Amino acid sequence: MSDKVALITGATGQDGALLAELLLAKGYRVHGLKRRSSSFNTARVDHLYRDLHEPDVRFVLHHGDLTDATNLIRVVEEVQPTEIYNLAAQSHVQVSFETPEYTANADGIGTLRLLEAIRILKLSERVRFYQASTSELYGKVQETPQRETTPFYPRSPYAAAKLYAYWITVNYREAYGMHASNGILFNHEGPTRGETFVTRKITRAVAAIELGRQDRLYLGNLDAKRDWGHARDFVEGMWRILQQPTPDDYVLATGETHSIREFVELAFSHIGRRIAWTGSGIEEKGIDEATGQTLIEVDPRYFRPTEVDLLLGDPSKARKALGWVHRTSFPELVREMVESDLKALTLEAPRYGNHG
Ligand code: NDP
Ligand code: GDR
Repeated sequence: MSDKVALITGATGQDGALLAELLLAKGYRVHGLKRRSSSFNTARVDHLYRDLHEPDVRFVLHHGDLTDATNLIRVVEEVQPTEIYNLAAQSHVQVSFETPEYTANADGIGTLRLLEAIRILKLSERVRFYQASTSELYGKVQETPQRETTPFYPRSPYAAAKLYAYWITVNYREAYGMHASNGILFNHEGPTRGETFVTRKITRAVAAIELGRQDRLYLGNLDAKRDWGHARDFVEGMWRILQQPTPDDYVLATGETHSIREFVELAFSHIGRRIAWTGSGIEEKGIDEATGQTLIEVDPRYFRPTEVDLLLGDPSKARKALGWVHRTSFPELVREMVESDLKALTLEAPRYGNHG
């Protein structure tokens, strides 16, 4: 049994749950922060939960919020972690245009609150700190592929908040000698990806169309390009970053980029549908080549006021320094997500919602 104790903020999110699983398998004690919610928000970690009355429980959730400094101090003091992974965030770029102040508070100042909790509790020498930084920092293309030295140019309230979090992490490292590192992660997905991110929105729609539950899929910008990897591979990179003797900042990416359009085509190919594109701009449609049925329409509601057109990362520093490699190919990722949604939707009662 390891004497390592991890605190994961955002433990109920896609990455937090996968990281908790990984650290538990490595023998860590894992504490997670979860928000109070009027509906259940622990679906991704329910399989890790054990009754607290059982002996040797190694996974514990604590109520908390990055907008509340007092509770962060209390939880950090109680848990006495050796590693903190700050994954909690309002993580949806489009939503950040609608809730810019909250996003700045949770994603930007929230990171400061956590770093201050470490400092106030005099844990700077004991704790290693990981900050979930993002390829969204690169925003408007300055250089391709993007690496650790590429200048930042944030294009959303989300990215601007994360820019503050990135630099405050660097500053606490330099000012107080903290073992504090940034992982600059490019998009990573998987079957438990939030349903309003474009990959999962597409794979759920493919499954729903196949099962006759939905007629068509409405999307925004089809030509944006992303460097998409598998979240399972990326959380391992987070852990490796904190195992280094000295703190530093690393890009984690696959080194490949694909458009939303390519993702759509590949996802639909798994249910035997070939997409032909007709029209242009907001009139563009994706048609089933065999039947002529319209499967995809453009809805300008999903356009962003400022877009990030092209993300392509260069992970060579992480490969060399951390020995980190991305294992899952793009076609494997898409297949796994479509198959998982087909299985899940077959079991699930129909439900209706606003898919962002
Ligand atoms: P998710 O949106 O799946 O998870 C975010 C987590 O943060 C959830 O547990 C959420 O709680 C929690 N959360 C949100 N606001 C607060 C708050 N104010 N206080 C406490 N907890 C909060 O994100 P991912 O798992 O995909 O991403 C993890 C981190 O990595 C995020 O910081 C994201 O910005 C960043 N990132 C993600 C990338 C990706 O491609 N996935 C790429 C680069 C960076 P609840 O479950 O209740 O909503
Ligand atoms: P992103 O992910 O903004 O890259 O942020 P998202 O999947 O939301 O968008 C990717 C691209 O797809 C385009 N798009 C659509 N997006 C959504 N959500 N819904 C649509 O209908 C749609 N149609 C087209 C978008 O315009 C965009 O270009 C994710 C988050 O996980 C962040 O937290 C993280 O920091 C970055 O990845 C790296």
